[in-house]
Amino acid sequence: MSLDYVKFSGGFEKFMPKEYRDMVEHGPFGKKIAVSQMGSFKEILEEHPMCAGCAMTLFIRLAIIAFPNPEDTITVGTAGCGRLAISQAAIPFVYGNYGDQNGVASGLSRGLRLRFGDKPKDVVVMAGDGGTADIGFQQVLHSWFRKERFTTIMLDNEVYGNTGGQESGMTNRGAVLKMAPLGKKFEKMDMLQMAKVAGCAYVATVVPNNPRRVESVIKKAVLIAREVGSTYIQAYTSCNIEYAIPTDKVMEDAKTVENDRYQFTEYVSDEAKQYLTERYGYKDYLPKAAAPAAAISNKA
Ligand SMILES: Cc1ncc(C[n+]2csc(CCOP(=O)(O)OP(=O)(O)O)c2C)c(N)n1
Ligand code: SF4
Repeated sequence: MSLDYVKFSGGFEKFMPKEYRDMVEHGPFGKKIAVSQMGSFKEILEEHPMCAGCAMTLFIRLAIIAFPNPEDTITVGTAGCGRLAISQAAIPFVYGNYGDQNGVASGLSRGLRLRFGDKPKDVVVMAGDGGTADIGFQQVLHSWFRKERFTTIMLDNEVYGNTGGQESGMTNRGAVLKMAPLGKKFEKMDMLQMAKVAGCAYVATVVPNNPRRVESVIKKAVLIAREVGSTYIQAYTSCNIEYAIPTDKVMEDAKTVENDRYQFTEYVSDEAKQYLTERYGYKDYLPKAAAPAAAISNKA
């Protein structure tokens, strides 16, 4: 796993499929590519079997573009819609039993550190809200308490989409779904607060209709997880099928939901702020200059 795995073996270029040559020559491996360049390079994730208009797919696509070193990244997934797309990407993908993803990622991340030492190999879990907050909850929480150094991304469509519409812990109170016809009786779980209490060094919420923000949170989360500790991103990725959102209204829905109950939030621990500043030159977390004394006395 490195840039070498996408290179051609000597003399084989002409025998490789056109798609593969395109990936080697015009893909993002070994380059710094931004989401603003979408459409001008070969993406790691292109074809997938997800529903037309699925916001989860757009989010996964953006997230993969934002990986700081895609050639040194392994994704981990579980049962649910997301893995149908993630497994089509041209980077390694590990698939465990439903809910096992954070246990698998813990072992993988530790093993990669033993094998490759200081050379960063990033592990990124992407799983549905059911896989993260329900079935995989215990493993997720314990990986955070242990400060395992990988990123967990919840693809929060607020339903079990892949199995036809059961409620999850992340479904909103009162929501009526095909297989929850009486309406959810409990509140949506506060996984953000749990992530902070469990010691995650970085916690953020995003929606996919702000690609630059998705890019920014993914990069920070992956970089912080390399050395500081667990990081968690919760992304609203609507299920247009189970919530009957017309395909042409998916982005409008994301905007409405963002304004209403999924505002952008970001928590960065002090250690993570220092690390991003010193190691990667982030300026956002430098102490703000004190207001000039004259300005203060004028106000008084
Ligand atoms: C151990 C186990 N139990 C149940 C299932 C069936 N199953 C597959 S996907 C899924 C629900 C997925 O919901 P979620 O994690 O929210 O992801 P989504 O499909 O909504 O993206 C279930 C219950 C399974 N594959 N394995
Ligand atoms: S069922 Fe929902 S979450 Fe799954 S692929 Fe279709 S729109 Fe996306």
